[in-house]
Amino acid sequence: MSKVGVLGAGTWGIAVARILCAHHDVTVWSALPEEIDYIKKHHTHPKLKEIIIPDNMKLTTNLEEACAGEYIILGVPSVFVRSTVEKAKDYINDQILIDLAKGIELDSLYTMSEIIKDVLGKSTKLVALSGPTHAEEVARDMPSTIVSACNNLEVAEKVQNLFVGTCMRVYTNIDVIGVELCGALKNIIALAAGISNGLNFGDNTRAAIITRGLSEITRLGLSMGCLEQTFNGLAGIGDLIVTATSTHSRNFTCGTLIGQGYKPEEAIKKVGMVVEGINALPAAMQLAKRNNVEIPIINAVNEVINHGADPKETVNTLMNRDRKTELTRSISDINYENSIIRSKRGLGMKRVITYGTFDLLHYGHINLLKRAKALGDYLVVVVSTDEFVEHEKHKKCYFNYEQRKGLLESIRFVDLVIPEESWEQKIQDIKDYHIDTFVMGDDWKGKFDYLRDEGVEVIYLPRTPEISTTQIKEDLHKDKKGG
Ligand code: C2G
Repeated sequence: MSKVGVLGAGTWGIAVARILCAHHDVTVWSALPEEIDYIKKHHTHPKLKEIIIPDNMKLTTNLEEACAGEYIILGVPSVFVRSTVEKAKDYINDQILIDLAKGIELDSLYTMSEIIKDVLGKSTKLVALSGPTHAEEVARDMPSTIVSACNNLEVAEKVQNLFVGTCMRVYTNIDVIGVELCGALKNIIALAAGISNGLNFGDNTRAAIITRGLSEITRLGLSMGCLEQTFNGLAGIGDLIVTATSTHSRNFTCGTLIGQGYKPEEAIKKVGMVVEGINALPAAMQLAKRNNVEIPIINAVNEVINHGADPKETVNTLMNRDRKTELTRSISDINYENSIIRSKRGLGMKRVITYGTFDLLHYGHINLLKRAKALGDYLVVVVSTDEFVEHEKHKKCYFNYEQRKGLLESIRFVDLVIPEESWEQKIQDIKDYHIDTFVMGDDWKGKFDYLRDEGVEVIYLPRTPEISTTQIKEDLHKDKKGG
């Protein structure tokens, strides 16, 4: 049994509070006394009639009382997160904070966790709780899933445990920014799906919007150092499906009204609740610009909502853009770029490089590569091209470059394989790939010490003595003659 405070008695905050009441001591706070009074009197919520408020749910307008537990859940709309945390600041010390709000703050371009850290300080234990969860369905205990994201996995797991035995199955993730980006931007894609629905387009168009919309969000997230798995997970595609295909979704409903011809402000009024996708639009546009990422669907929604563009016209413009491929950069390029971004963000990604021919790949090579990777977090292997082997090493390989590259790329601790075309490229490689450590077998001892002037560590590891490519060839040759 834990003591949990829920700040915000909106539909989602109250839905989460209700399921936690089954096993925990829950106090819900609202800044609106009339909201608290209604819930106390009717044991339901004015905008969530399906919900039955359990007798053991405490309701208060006293913020200090609500912050007295080990957990504080922020269930206020994204635009009130900063002011609410500022109001609660004096009552927050080492509680675990759980944010439900989905959005990005204009100008600062902060996600909710970044706002909270901005107000409370970097050391706050913060979890983003986000996924495919309609309050209406959680209110009726329908089986649901959600992601608990925290850069400290243990904290994410503590929040995961809070929900054990409820209708909510929680998955953990460490990629807080990625989860929050999904939560904020999928609301805009849901607006687009609604507009398409309002124009009486069908499932084909909606599927296109969801698929290409996810691709936009993923591109933006990867440019910010997020994990690709996050976008293919519950907080990403999961939440996008549930938001872009359901009349429970305010964003989808608002988009539908706009597609039918209502002005955005009229549509918002008819929805009667906060439409987070509209709040997120300006920030999403700024974020994409800052990271130099193309977001055509989000941009089109922005044209319709904030610049009065005709919805049907906008769809035609989208459909007649330059032709594109679905193929994005290779995963190793993306992993590499992420490692660079993470290192620039000070997460200390250490990168190692090593060179070789790696013909007739054998366990001596593997021993070298495994030890090289163990010296850091990211291993770049530079494989001699066929021309380089022939003209510079005066050897002939049994496997050609592509075959040797493919073999190396299939080794789980090799992160990126690039060509070695000259003896002199090492200094440039070290610069291009932001290398921290240069590694070679000790048959090269002393040969590359000059690289230390480039600020890298130079390490020579003992060779595996009894095996070599030459040895293999000789033995096979002997067997053949003997055989
Ligand atoms: N290696 C090893 N034990 C072995 C054989 C090789 O540790 N029994 C190491 C080598 O010391 C080298 C790496 O595995 O660090 C690749 O070995 P080769 O393919 O033989 O590389 P080489 O032909 O030495 O080319 O610019 C540097 C060159 O490209 C290195």
